[in-house]
Amino acid sequence: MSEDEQDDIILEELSDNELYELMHEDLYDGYAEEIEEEVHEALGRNVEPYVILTKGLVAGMDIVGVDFRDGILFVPEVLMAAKAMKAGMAILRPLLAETGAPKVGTMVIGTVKGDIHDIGKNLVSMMMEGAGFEVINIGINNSVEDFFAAINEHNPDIVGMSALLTTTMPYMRVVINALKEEGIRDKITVLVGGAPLNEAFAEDIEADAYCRDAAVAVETAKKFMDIRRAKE
Ligand code: B1M
Repeated sequence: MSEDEQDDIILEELSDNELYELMHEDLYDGYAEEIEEEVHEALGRNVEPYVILTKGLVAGMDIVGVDFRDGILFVPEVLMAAKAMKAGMAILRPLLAETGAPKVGTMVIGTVKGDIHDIGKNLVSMMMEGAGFEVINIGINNSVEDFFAAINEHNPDIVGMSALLTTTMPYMRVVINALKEEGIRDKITVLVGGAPLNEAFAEDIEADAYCRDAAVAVETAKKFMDIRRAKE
C-alpha cells in the first residue's frame, strides 16, 4: 500500500479483522509508526494484548516469512518488517508482563551461536514474564561461555535456547553436552524452540522439551516447575 493510500484510512472505521489485515500489510511494508498506531487502536478497543500479538503481529510475520523463503522479499525488507514488529511488541510487552503473578521460577534464554534471529525468543521471553517468571534474556549469538556466564550469575531453574536456522540448531547439543560435562544438567530444565526444530530433534539432543510457540513454552515451563517443586 502506498503512503497516500495509507493516509486515507481511518482506523476507527475498520472492523477488528480489517485492522489485523492492515497490520499484516504494514508489517510487510516495514511501517513501524503505522504498526504502533494500529496496536494502540486495537488496545483502545479493549482487544487482549495476546490477541493483537498473535492475530496482528505474528500472523503478519508469517506472511513475510513465506515471501522471504520464496525470494520475493530480501534481507533489507525483512529487517524493516522485523523493526516494525519490534515496535508493536514494545507497546505490548509491559501489558503482557503486568499480570502481577507471583514469581514462578527463573529462566535464562538466548539465541544460540551463529544465529541472530531474536523476535521469537523475545516473544517467549515476554510471555514468560507475563506468566510470572523472572527472565534473563541474553540476546543473540550466544556461545556456551555466554550461557554459562548467565547460569552462574542467575542460577536459573530453566535454560531456554532458540535457533531459527538449520545450521545453528546443532549448537544446542553443544550447550547441553557442556551442561553435562559440568555436572549441572540434572539441575536445570532445558527447553528449546525455533521454527526448524521438532520434538524428535529435542529428544535427540536430550533437551527436556521442544516448545512449538511462546504459549507452549509457558505451559511447558510451568509443568516442569511443578515437577521441580514436587521433588523439593
Ligand atoms: Co531469517 N531465515 N535469515 N532473518 N528469517 C528464516 C529463519 C528462514 C526460515 C526464511 C526462509 O527461508 N523462509 C531461513 C532459514 C532457513 C533454514 O535454515 N532452513 C532464514 C535465513 C536463510 C536467513 C539468512 C541466512 C538469510 C541470508 O542472510 N541470506 C540470515 C541468517 C542470519 C543469521 O542468523 N546468522 C537471516 C536473517 C534474517 C533477518 C536478520 C533479516 C531477520 C531477523 C531479524 C530479527 O530476528 N531481529 C530474519 C527473519 C525475520 C526471518 C523470518 C522471516 C521470520 C522469523 C521470525 O521472526 N518469525 C524467518 C522465516 C520464518 O521463520 N517463517 C527467517 C516470527 C517469530 C514470532 O516466530 O521465530 O519461529 P519464531 O518463534 C516462535 C517459535 O519458533 C517459538 O516461539 C516463537 C513465538 O511463538 N520459539 C521458541 C522460538 N524460539 C524459541 C525458544 C524457546 C521456545 C520457543 O525456548 C524455550
